[in-house]
Amino acid sequence: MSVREINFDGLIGPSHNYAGLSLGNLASARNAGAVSRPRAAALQGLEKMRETIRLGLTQGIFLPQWRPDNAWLAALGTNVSHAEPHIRAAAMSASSMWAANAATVSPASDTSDGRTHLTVANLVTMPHRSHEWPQTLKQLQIAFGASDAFTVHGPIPAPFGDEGAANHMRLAESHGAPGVEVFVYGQSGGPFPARQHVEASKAVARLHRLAPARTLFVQQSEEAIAAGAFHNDVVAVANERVLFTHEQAFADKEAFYTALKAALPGVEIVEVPASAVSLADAIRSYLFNAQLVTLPDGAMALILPTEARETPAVWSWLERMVAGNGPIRRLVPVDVRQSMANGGGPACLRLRVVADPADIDPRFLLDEAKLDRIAAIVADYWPEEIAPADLADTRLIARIEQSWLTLVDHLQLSGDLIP
Ligand code: SUG
Repeated sequence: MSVREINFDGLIGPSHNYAGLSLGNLASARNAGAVSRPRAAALQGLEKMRETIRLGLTQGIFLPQWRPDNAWLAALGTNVSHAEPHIRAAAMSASSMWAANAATVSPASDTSDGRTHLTVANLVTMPHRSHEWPQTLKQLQIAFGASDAFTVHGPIPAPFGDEGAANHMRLAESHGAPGVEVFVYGQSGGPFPARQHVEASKAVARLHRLAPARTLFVQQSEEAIAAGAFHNDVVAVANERVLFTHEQAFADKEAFYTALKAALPGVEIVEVPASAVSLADAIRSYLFNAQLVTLPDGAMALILPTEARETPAVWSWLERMVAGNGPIRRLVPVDVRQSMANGGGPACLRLRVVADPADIDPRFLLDEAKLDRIAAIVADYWPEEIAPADLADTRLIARIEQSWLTLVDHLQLSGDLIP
């Protein structure tokens, strides 16, 4: 095999629910208290994975986490029956589905030791996400642990917030060529927290042994965070030599574009002006939370949420774009509405790793037959609906646990993952 980009999607777990836990994430707040549909959610995610396989791309998977997180509850001196409702909801969250927040990845061609480095994200800003990293780290160590092609790092210490690849963009002439890595951090976000701290970004860059001349630290604009862009990947996405971005994504875009052009002269910046698509429309439609991918024939496609098609300003801008001569030639809408209702679009659901699939534990790689088998388990076991008040129901909890055990057993990961 050979080095290529692999998208690892987080499978949406059986406890998927709408508890409104993420301050600054407008969709999560809007849907707080709504009834979720975990089975439909996971099937939507699996169909997205099928779509990328059919586009000719290599697809991987990360498993949901064990929920409730009893170890975390025990460390807080409680358990799922006695915890206060907001703590219980945090312990039950299926938020690890958003694999873009699992880790930051620097491919071997960017690092001075020729290894691919991954740093698990600490996600310290949001309580419900702050306890994801131990189980994420375990999966990363298994998936990328068998080969000396990879180094997997533990989390950056608190209080420096790190939300992983959602605030990291890599640009390069091609996936396998040396790249420019862009770390986007927040300093202030109006009423909302800035989740990615520059100290964490700099630490990741050092740990990954990146060349300073090919590493940029760029501040996200305060107005973007205040408008609901709680991660950079809600307002910008990059692939190979293309940066697709909203005009108001960065605090000082001129300085950023100048530095980027100096580091990668072939870069092509596709900027969407606020006059065509407002920040509010960009965030509502998740236009930029798209997967910008290179197809086997070399053309680029944008895998974007169906919500983008329903937002007139966004869709007409996109249609003009693909009709023109730009590098993005194809639009592929996907239905991930259950995840979108918690602020997670197509790009949130995946972590990109440029590597040789032969170096990766095959239990984390997918083909359509395996997708079918996983979908059958989801259809048989995942709860159909969860209302927030159900989270304390012992029968629901037992069902969630059984769903997870069945999946993990099927993928032959029981011995490695059962806590
Ligand atoms: O961290 N939503 C996630 C969405 C993450 C999206 N990821 C990227 N942009 N890459 C978050 O805010 C909602 C959970 C709840 O409200 O129950 C939540 O955690």
